[in-house]
Amino acid sequence: MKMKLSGKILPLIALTTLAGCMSTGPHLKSSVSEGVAGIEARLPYANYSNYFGYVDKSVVPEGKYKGKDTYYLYVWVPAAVDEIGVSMISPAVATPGDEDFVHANFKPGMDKDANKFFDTYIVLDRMNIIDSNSIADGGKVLQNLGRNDDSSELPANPSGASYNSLLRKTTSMNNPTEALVRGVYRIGFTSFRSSVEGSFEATIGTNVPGVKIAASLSELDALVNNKL
Ligand SMILES: [Ca+2]
Repeated sequence: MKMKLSGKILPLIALTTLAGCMSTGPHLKSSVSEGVAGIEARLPYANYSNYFGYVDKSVVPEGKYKGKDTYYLYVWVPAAVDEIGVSMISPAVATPGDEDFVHANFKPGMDKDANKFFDTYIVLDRMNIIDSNSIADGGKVLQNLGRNDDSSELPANPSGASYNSLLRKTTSMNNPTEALVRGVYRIGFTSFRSSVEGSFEATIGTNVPGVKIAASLSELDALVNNKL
């Protein structure tokens, strides 16, 4: 498909890319890339879900990762996906929209100190919950699907360091335990260079709509099963 612009014919994808540079589109891109005018560019995911949070002393860590206090986000993926991408940026740079998931401490935290940020580290695990009706019953982690400390694909933090985190996991056709099935996934986040304090935005990218994110399984149950 081609479009006419100022007398020049440009492929539509080039226009999309230009538009993407001018807006604050998602920084998290898929593993699929496409060459345009000799430049290889990653394509965006079809669907995104965002979570905004703020960690201070009122938010209690739920676990430990390599000895560090770790906080969790729980993600409901409503159908099998070919890939899942996760990014975390601190401090939060965007403003939550109507579709976004927001922790109750986000606004109070931002009102108090919007500049506070931490060096993110993320861990993606798959849980053994595949039935939406059993989210409230809890479950356990089945396997780790990836981890990341620093990614240069994301904007640098205010100190100028590329310390924000991004990971992608693609499904496996020949190994059922590596298949990205419908179910609950857990994002653990911590920091190895600082304490976890300040705002963050987490983004999930997939090819299916309806991905939901919550800070606990009971909140996730309420979101998924319309108990709000
Ligand atoms: Ca980091």
